[in-house]
Amino acid sequence: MERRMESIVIEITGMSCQGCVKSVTAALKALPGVGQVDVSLEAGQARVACDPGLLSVAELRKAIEDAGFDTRTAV
Ligand code: 9UX
Repeated sequence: MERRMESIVIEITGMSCQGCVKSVTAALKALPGVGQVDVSLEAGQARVACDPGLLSVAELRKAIEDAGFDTRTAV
């Protein structure tokens, strides 16, 4: 079965160091349907490859927020 992956960008506020980047990255990678995760401290963003059939943007945002950060869906 072919897996369709979509690239989602989420804006994150509250990340202050590379430890925060690791926390956000780990929280996202723990979700089923997530592929590559790139979190940038400088940009305040996460770029997440995910299968839209398994995950919604709301679920990605919730995982980041549960790790202690605020999010917005990037336009
Ligand atoms: Mo760095 Mo982030 O010591 O909460 S892990 S600020």
